[in-house]
Amino acid sequence: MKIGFLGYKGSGKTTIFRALARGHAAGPGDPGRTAVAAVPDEVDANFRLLCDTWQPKKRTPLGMELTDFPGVAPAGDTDEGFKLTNVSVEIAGLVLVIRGFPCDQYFYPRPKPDPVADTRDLVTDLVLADLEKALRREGKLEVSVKKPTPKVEQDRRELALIRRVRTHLEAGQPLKTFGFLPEEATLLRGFGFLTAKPWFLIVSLPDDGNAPAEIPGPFEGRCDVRARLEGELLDLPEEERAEFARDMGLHEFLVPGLPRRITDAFGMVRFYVGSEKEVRAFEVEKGANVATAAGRIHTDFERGFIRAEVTTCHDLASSGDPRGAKAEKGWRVEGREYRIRDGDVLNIRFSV
Ligand SMILES: Nc1nc2c(ncn2[C@@H]2O[C@H](COP(=O)(O)OP(=O)(O)OP(=O)(O)O)[C@@H](O)[C@H]2O)c(=O)[nH]1
Ligand SMILES: [Mg+2]
Repeated sequence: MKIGFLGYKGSGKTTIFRALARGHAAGPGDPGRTAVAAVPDEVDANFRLLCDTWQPKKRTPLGMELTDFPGVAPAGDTDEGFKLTNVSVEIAGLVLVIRGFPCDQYFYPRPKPDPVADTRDLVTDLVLADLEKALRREGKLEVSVKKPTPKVEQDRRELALIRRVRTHLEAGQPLKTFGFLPEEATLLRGFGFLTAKPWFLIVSLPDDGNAPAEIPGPFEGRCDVRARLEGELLDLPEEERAEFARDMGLHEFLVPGLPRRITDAFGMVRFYVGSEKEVRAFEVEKGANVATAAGRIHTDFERGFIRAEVTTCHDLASSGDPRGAKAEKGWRVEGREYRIRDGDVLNIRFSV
């Protein structure tokens, strides 16, 4: 899944990105630059369980592709910032990073951290970016519906829809509250509207601090992290880490678990395939059937789907006989309508 980090300048995006992407980032993530990293979820408990069971030669945990965008300029900033309309369409979900630490290196409209106000402003900026896109499209469509092209009927339908979208945005509402019909969602997919994507809020906390309990907003998930502190501690050799963490009052590292929390919040479930050769993790939208999931492994698996043998990571690990596990009772046979559950292990039967 492709995930983008967005927030105001100096809100702590790159600090979180680096802590997450340790060793996997391509690009330095300097201010004003975009950096990308393919981050494998190495702490996935089910994945580890399967690796312990199968002891495979190759291990392929679930990967997230993270993009660390430059900072958005807050109101009153005279320097230009990143333009939100430039987020690429392929970014499936957004991590919104909000400053919770004191800092005087940047222009901040409110010098003291104020996560509630910053969040409210950022949501407004996201709505305005979508409004700009909608207005641009509406303008183009108003011209094209006057021409007798073969697409004119489709353009008319799109224009009617985009006008409703625009009205919704003008009322200050993100598109995730619009309630699109499936065909409308398909029509609009190419726009990559930011307020239609899932959002995960991260308040970047000072080394010793807290964030407000309640931050109102239409988020799919939230987690506050002491990202700078965790990043520094994660760079230490493992045997020193625990002691320093205790000294700093850090009871739990939250950064390594972020990929799981974020993809959970974005409505994805994980499933696995494995053998002594390779254990591999995949993800698919919650509610997807097993044939769709099979397509994530290989398009032929979906095209030629016959049936799936299914068990769970837990049952497989506790069967005590990984090599002969398929003969064990734990595996059952499911047809294409079976809905994937988080932690399922699949063996796909197919024919093309
Ligand atoms: N005290 C404290 N400072 C932090 C923390 N996280 C980041 N900073 C500092 O805040 C400044 C900005 O952090 P970055 O992570 O680069 O912020 P950014 O959002 O990527 O900034 P831009 O890309 O320029 O928009 C740096 O000087 C960091 O050292 C934190 O958790 N605590
Ligand atoms: Mg940055």
